[in-house]
Amino acid sequence: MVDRPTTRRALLARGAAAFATLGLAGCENVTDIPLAKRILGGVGGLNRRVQEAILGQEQLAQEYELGDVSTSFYANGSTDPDDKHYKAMAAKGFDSYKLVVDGLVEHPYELTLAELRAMPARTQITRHDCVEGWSCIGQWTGTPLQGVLDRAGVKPTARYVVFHCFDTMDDGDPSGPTPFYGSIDLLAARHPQTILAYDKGGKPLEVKYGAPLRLRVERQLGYKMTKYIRRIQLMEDFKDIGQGKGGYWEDSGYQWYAGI
Ligand SMILES: Nc1nc2c(c(=O)[nH]1)N[C@H]1C(S)=C(S)[C@@H](COP(=O)(O)O)O[C@H]1N2
Ligand SMILES: [Mo]
Repeated sequence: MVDRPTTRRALLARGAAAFATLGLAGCENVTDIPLAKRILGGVGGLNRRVQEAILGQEQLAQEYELGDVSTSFYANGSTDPDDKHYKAMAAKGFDSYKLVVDGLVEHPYELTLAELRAMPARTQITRHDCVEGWSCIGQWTGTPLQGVLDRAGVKPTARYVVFHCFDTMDDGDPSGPTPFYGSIDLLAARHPQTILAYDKGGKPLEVKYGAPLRLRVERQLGYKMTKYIRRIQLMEDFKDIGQGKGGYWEDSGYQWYAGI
């Protein structure tokens, strides 16, 4: 039997050959270009089945050393939410921030940042791969999402974790700016490297990186890692949110499943 890393590398090499390195936006220590773009263009379903068969969704993403951390880390998408409530909170160090956990749970609840910081913490140095073709390595600290979900008691009918964010995207929609949101399934949510991160490089997240709380879901592409999380909603499906595809970027054409 072929060992898994070898198989994965072979798989990656084939994809990587097809894509040249794009402008790397200040990130150093860029290793190979991920298979980002293979996920696009309608092969998501097949890609997912192939990947799961070969790798298993439970596989850990590679973790790096402190010396591998990129000296500058590119910030992408929203970098400074316009929302008045958000701005007021940010001006006071997010003292009044409360994360809402609700939807298909036994006990909906709210968590302050201090309460999140008092929960079990995990620090991980991982590579962020954006679908646009850049990668940066960063150190993240946060609490595993699994613990936050367990405390709420996820109902058996729940299948997805939906993240509602403070930022909106001004994409010319006549009805006004579109709220940013994203979603993952419970398998990804319970992965040991899936954390609600509040620190980057050992310091509270800067606004541009998603303060006060952002998702890290290390086996997926950057667009799944929602920043500026205000509410976590457990749902049976996400068809009634936004355009119904499970996220702002998914509504704009990206695949819902963005495994790497
Ligand atoms: N709320 C929110 N989360 C978001 C985005 C966004 O625009 N808004 N952009 C996504 C994309 S495309 C990427 S690559 C990463 C960028 O994270 P970074 O700014 O920490 O590099 O955030 C993701 N999460
Ligand atoms: Mo991205």
